[in-house]
Amino acid sequence: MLITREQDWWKKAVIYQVYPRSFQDSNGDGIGDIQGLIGRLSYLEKLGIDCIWLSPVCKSPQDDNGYDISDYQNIDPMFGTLEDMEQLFAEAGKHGIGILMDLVLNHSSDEHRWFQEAVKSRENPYHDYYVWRDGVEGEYPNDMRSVFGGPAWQWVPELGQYYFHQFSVKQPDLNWENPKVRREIYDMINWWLDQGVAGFRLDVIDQIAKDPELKVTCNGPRLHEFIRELSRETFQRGHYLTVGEAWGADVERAKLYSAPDGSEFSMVFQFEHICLDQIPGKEKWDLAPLPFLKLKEVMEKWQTELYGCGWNSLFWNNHDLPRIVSRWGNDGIYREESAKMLALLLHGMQGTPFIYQGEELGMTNVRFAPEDYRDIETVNLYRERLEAGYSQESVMESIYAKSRDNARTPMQWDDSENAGFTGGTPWIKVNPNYQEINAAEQMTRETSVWSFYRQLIAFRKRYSVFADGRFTLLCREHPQVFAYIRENESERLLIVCNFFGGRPEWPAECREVCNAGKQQGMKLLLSNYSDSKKERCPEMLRPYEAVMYYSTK
Ligand code: TEU
Ligand code: CA
Repeated sequence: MLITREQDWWKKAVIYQVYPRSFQDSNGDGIGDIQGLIGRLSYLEKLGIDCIWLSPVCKSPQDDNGYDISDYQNIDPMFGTLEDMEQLFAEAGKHGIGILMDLVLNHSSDEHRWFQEAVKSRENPYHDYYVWRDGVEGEYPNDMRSVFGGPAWQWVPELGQYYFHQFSVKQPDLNWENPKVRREIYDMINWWLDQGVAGFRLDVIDQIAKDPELKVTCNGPRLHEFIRELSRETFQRGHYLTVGEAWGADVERAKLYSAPDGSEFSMVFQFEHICLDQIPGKEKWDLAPLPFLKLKEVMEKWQTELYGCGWNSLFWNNHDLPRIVSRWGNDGIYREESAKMLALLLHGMQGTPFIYQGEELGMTNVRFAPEDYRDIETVNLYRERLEAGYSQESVMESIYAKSRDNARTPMQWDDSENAGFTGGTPWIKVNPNYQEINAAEQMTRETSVWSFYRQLIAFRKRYSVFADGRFTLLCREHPQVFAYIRENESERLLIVCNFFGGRPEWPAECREVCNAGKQQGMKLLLSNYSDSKKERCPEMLRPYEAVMYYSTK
C-alpha cells in the first residue's frame, strides 16, 4: 500500500519500473500505453509495490525510445494524453501506488522548440541552451565519442558550428551553465510536482555539469552545486522519492547524493556491481566472467559505508540492462531457483529495492535474428562492429548477452498470442518462452518467482530490520556462497545464498550464527526450496539454494 508521505517514507518502499512501450498495449497498435498500465494497476497492487518508476512518456520522436524529449509537459500520443496521466495518478492512488516520473535533463530532443530556435542563429536567445563549438566542417573540436557510437559533435552548416551530444545526434546536450536553462527545468519539475507525482528518477544526472574542452562528461566541477540548487528549487517543498542515475558514482559521491539532510536526492543508482563482468577500459560488449569475491566485496562496501550516512538503491535490472537471471543466474533448469536466489540476496539488504518489469516472473534474455533488434545502441553496435571486421557470430554473442532489448521484449502476461501484451503486432517481438514464463501461470502458484517476490516485499514492510539493520558479511572468501547478517537491537536476519549450481557444505561461519540463533527461536522466513529445514540449518546447500532466517534478540 502507498506509504504516507512522511519524511523518508521511501526507506520502506519497494519500487517497480515500468517501461511503458513494452508493458501493456490497450489500443492494438502494438505499443504499450498509459491506459494499458492503468489496466494493470491491480496486478501491481497484488504484488505489493508502493511506487511505479515510469520510463518517459513525454512527447518524443522516439529516437532513443522516449529518452529524447521534445515537450517535457505533454504526453506523446503513442502513450496517450495528459488526461490519461491525470487518470493514472488518480487510479494509482486508489491502488495505494505513487508515480515517479523519469526526468531526462542532460539533453533534449533536437525536435524540442528550444533546439529548433537554437539552430536559427548564434544570436537566438535559445542558442546557448545547448553546447556549441565553432569549427571547420570535418574537423571535430575533439575526438569525443557518443555513447551510441560515432563522434559526439554534429556540424550545423548554417551556423558553422558543432553541437555536443553525448548520446544520439537527435539528443543535443543541454547547457546547464546557462541559468535560463536551469530555471526552465525547475519550472517544469514544479509543474509535475503540482500534478501529484511521488518523485522522480533522474536520467544520467551526473553528466549535466560537462566541460567538453576538458573532455569531462561525468562528475563535472559544478555538479553538486547544480544538484543542490535543483533540489532546493523543487523537491524540498515536500517529501518525494528522488533517485539519480549516476554511472560515475563512488561511495564518497553517494554520501553527497543521498545525504540525510535531503540537500540533494534520496538516493542514486550506482553501477559498480553491475560493471563487474565488464573488462576495465573495454566496452560492455566485450564479455568477461563475474568475479564473485569482488561482487561480495563491492556490495559489502556499499552496505557498510553508506550505513547511517546515506541510502542505497537496490537493483539488478532496468531497461538498459540484460536480465539478471540470464546474466548471473541460470536461465535453464535452475531458472526459478536462481531468480529467487538473486531476489532474496538483494532484497535482504539495506536500501530501496527496484524491481524491473518481468523480473518478478524470472523473465530471461532473448536471442533474436539481427533484424529483430530495435534499440539504437544495439543497431549501431551491430553495424559498427561488422564494419570493423568482427565476425557476425562474435557480434551476436555480445548482443545476446548485453543488448538493452533483452529488457525491452513485451511483458509476458499469459500464454495467449503475444503473451497478452497486444492484440496487434508488437513493436518488438515477444520472447518465445512466454508460454512457459508468464504472470497468469505464476500468480496462482505458491512456488512461483512472482509469489516469492510478493513475500519478500511483504517481509520488508513487516520487519523493521530490513530497513534499519546493520550489514555484516559472512564467508568472505567462500567461492560459491554469499552470506550476510542484518541486525538491529531487537531482530536479526541470516541470509545464505549458494550463488552457483554446485552443492557446497553449509559454511561453518554460518553454522555458528545458526546455533546462536537457535536459542533465540530463529526460524526459516523464506527459502527457494519448498523442503528447506524450518528450525535448523541444512548440512549442505543445493544448486542456487537461498535461505533467510529470522530471529528476535
Ligand atoms: O542511460 C544512461 C546510459 O549511459 C546508458 O545508456 C548506458 O550507458 C548504456 O545503456 C550502456 O549500455 C540513460 C537511460 O537509462 C538510457 O535508456 C538512455 O538511452 C540514456 O540515458 C540517454 O538518455
Ligand atoms: Ca498502444
